[in-house]
Amino acid sequence: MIELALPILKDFKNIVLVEANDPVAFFAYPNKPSMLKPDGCEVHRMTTGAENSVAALEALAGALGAKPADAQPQKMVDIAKPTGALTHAAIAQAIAMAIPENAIMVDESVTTGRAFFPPTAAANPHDWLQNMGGSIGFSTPVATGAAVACPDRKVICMVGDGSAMYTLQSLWTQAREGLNVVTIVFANRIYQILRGELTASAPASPGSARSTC
Ligand SMILES: Cc1ncc(C[n+]2csc(CCOP(=O)(O)OP(=O)(O)O)c2C)c(N)n1
Repeated sequence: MIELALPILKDFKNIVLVEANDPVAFFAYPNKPSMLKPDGCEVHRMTTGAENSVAALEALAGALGAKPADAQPQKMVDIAKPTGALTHAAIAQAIAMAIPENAIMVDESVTTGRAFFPPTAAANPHDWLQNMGGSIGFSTPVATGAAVACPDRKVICMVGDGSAMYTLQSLWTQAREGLNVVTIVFANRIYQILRGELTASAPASPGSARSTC
């Protein structure tokens, strides 16, 4: 989200890209920049997807004199069980608590999951598979593939109800193959993200036709 990205990047003087492209806004919004880096920030493209990023990062660490002891591993904390209303924050906390060691998390939670990263960063070690946006329905097939590839790991698929509707067949495949996938569907019964994009691109109050999505 551009409102979150701009303040995070505003003080950056240098951005080192590892197998990545310049950070840009997903959509073109009226009166908002498309480039997320601040003026004067330099971008250094270290590697493309076809190059050896591990070797490049090791060389960079060597050039900077960085040692493994300088790395600050994420501290594990006891995550309390959420109480009270079923808010997005409570869902994030419940998921953080439930992640088993070495789980594969597949994230298409869309607007429900905006705040999942802070609490889950303190959870048991896990991998997180996320799309870069612009698609819909990726998560249940990806969870299926992850479970086939890693049968000894728990796969947790977090998906909005709108996104889940696009590739529901994967649930049948998961059941037929007996795959180790737990699917959590966030049933807000709306394409909530479209409401947000509408407000961001045309803040004037939407007409009734535009409000029905
Ligand atoms: C084929 C296609 N159609 C539409 C979109 C736009 N789009 C992205 S996410 C989304 C809705 C997501 O709804 P849901 O999964 O319920 O999550 P919510 O927004 O409610 O959090 C839509 C329509 C898209 N990316 N691709």
